[in-house]
Amino acid sequence: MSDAEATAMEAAGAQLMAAVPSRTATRSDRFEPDDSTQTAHVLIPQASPEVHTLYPASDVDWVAVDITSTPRYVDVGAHYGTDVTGYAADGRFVASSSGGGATGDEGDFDSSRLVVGNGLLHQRFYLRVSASSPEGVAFYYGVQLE
Ligand SMILES: [Ca+2]
Repeated sequence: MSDAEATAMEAAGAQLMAAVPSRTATRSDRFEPDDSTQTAHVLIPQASPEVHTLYPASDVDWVAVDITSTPRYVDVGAHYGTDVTGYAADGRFVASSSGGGATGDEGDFDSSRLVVGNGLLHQRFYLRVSASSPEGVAFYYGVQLE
């Protein structure tokens, strides 16, 4: 990653985190139901950060991204531990925030940024978001498609 790319990623991350409340969440969000790929909320490119909740704490959210150009950057951030895993439209694992998992030119996780590569161009891409932290509380996270 170049210095310019690193600076852009830091700025995007700061913008995202500024939008995400650090308090615990007490209600579900307007994107529900989104507990499966069939009901995944489709992200709009270059919009403001979207703020979702994982409520209750066991909630699982799916977010979809249409890959119209590459590389495509998806930033995910929260003040609590979060597991984020990317899948291709056919269900293939692409990358995970906890275990890396870059597979060729399909995708990679770098800090809180998922980079979607050429292998998924013109496909729908899915992110699965859930809580990883042991706190057992519901919380907010932000997601942004650049
Ligand atoms: Ca959900």
